[in-house]
Amino acid sequence: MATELPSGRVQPRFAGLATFMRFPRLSDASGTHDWIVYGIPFDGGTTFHPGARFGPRAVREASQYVKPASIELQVDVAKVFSLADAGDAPVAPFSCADNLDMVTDFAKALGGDHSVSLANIRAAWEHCGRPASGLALVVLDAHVDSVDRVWDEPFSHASVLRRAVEDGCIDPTRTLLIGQRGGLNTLDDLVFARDSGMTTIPAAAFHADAADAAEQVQAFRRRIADAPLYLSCDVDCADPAFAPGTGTPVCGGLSSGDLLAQVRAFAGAQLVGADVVEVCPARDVAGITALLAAHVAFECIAIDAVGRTA
Ligand SMILES: [Mn+2]
Repeated sequence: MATELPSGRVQPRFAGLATFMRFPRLSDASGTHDWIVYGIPFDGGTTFHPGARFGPRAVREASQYVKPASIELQVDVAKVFSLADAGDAPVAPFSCADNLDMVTDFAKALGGDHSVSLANIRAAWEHCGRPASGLALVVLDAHVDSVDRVWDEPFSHASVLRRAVEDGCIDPTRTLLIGQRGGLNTLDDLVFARDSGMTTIPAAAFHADAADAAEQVQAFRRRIADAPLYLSCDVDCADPAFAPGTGTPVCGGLSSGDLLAQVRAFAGAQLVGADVVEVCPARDVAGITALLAAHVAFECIAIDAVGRTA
């Protein structure tokens, strides 16, 4: 099923109310949809600079110039998919745990801080019929996001992966973390990811030998084969020079181009859900972080479109 997007020559890209990529609003669209984009304006799980609650609006605004036909993947997402923007999920601004219960039923999320991913991963897992082995997972992130508790809180943007493994909705042995770097509170923060069997390709691997790092990504891709896959992109995976508008920036990250290429590496995978999180517009410069997030969200839809047309 296709999506009718407004012509940029009839309604210019700088005109009209901003939905993601100018998709129809869900309330205006009929029938079933392949991808529904939601915002989750929540940043109550943030440990440093707050402000990601304004991320969805900024990403929608930046997405007005993201067009549906991909040069790299040679696919037009609007011709392949029925797409809609459902607006923003209900949120509980003061409670991370309550927020997770409110945000439960969507497919493609725009954060919000990274804590919202747990709700979206759970929802994707349930939509897949709760596979006992859990979903395969790719996380693009400067951080490992698997500490047990922060200020005694089990739910925050720093604990997503640990909670998702405990829930059984992801398979740590089919989980790939891309882009980790910089300092940790303690090296113990790496123990959970390592001991649970996650694969990591730190940012330094891309700087040392980008081709070899890309091959490691492809090896993971081959290993998960056709497993249902969830992709989570924390925009801080990109270097602060490319993505300054985020709450916990770490130097030494990927370029925008390298980040987008890692998403495209999963073209044709069985993608069952995705999110792009941690855009903090108040710290952004010329909207470049929101623009990158909008492009990543588009690439997630495009890699799935490749699979549907193959
Ligand atoms: Mn994160």
